[in-house]
Amino acid sequence: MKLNNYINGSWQDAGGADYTAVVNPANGETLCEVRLSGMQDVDEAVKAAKRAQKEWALVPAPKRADYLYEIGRLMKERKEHLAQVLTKEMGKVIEEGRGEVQEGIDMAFYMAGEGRRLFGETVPSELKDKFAMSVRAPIGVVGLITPWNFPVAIATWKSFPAIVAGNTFIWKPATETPMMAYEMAKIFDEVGLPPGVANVVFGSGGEVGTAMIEHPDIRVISFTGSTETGRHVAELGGRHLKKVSLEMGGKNAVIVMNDADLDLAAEGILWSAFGTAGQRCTACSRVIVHRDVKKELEERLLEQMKGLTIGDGLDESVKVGPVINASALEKIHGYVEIGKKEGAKLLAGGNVLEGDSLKGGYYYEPTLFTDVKWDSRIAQEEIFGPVISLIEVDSLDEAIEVNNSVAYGLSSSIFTRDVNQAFRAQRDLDTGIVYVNAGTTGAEIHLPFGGTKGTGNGHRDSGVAALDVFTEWKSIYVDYSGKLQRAQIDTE
Ligand code: UN1
Repeated sequence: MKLNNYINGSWQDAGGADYTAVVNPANGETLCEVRLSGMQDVDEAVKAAKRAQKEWALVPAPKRADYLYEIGRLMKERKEHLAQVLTKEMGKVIEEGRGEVQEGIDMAFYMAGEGRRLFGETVPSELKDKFAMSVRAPIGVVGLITPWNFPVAIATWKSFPAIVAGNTFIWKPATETPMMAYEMAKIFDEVGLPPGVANVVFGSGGEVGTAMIEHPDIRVISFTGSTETGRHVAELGGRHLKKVSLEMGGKNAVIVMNDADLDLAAEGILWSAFGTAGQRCTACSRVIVHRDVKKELEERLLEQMKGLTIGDGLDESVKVGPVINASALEKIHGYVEIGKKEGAKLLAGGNVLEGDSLKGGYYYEPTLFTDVKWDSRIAQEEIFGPVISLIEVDSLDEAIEVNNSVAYGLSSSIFTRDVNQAFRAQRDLDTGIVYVNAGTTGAEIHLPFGGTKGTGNGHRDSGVAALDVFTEWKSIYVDYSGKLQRAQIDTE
């Protein structure tokens, strides 16, 4: 099976001759092939999107939203199928695959509701017989670049607000996970979105991504991926004066205070550290534990880790699936080696897993380090795999300082029963998302998603905040006095 681009409402073979294989990370099987597009394909998609956008912007927003209700309905109808495809191409366990599809369904219905809001402001004018208001105006053609770890949810965080606000889009999914984009393109087609409103172009970041960022008719780039690539996207986008919204890395921590429910904390840590095999921007990668409860927490973590079955995510009993590919395995193992050299104590895991039932797949053993120094590399750099580093502290102040010591600021969490500590923590933790008595993952779609420092550049996905990325504010003054009234000058 070969996947074609979806441009201007039709399936189009990319111009270039290069294909890449999509591989199931659970067993190494080739699932399909995808033709890598080039600049011409992007240009064709942008032309179609630009043509379509003029008309689309004039469709009343509640009518644009009707398409989203239909998209949500079809996604719901196909939830199981979509989750299966997702697990096959990305590897996350099927329960999480279903969860991710649900996240997309929620986003569809939530953004469809925005079709009847898209609130602006009406304010009094400082002059008599004058009316003042602001409205959200669509921007035009927008470019969406999405990662492999959430092949559908993140795309819905970006594409749904984009279209409800009257934009049209070009979406470049990650080369590792084009199948979900293909499934979504089929849905866009079936609900009858006007040709050119939704376009999917398969290809590499270097070719297709660059062509999108440099294209003069794409006004916004919304990107989720690594901080390294994001920096490049922002630099290139900046040169072309584009609005660039970035969601990048994380080095998220769970703080466990000495009054915490330790069973709950251990459960929260393991779920957020080893869910999606640690391949979430929100994954828990550090545990900052109060010295009084360190030993007990370690014991509980080790005990609960015994229950983590590893294997093909399609097997309902499996808790931890594979990582995305061989180079991810290599990177994760490289960090484990670094951790050992840095003097951290390896309590569990630390191996690439092989064996008959895991044949052909890319599996890494859930790994727990303790006695990790807060400023060591394994405590500072994003690993993007199932590895936790325990760091001991003496107080809440120290815990917050350690949490904030990294270059990223996506998600953080604190386990405590003390409401005063919880509130101080939510104020002082320098991250875009804070959890109290829960792990670092599990953001809901109706709040802003994003982070501080190296995680982003001030924009947010998801929630109403996403509309800020895909709209311009337009302030409108209507003078019905029949005479020239000069603001700030005429007072009568
Ligand atoms: C990501 O890791 O890039 O909060 C997205 C969560 C999910 C989304 C994660 N709802 O973990």
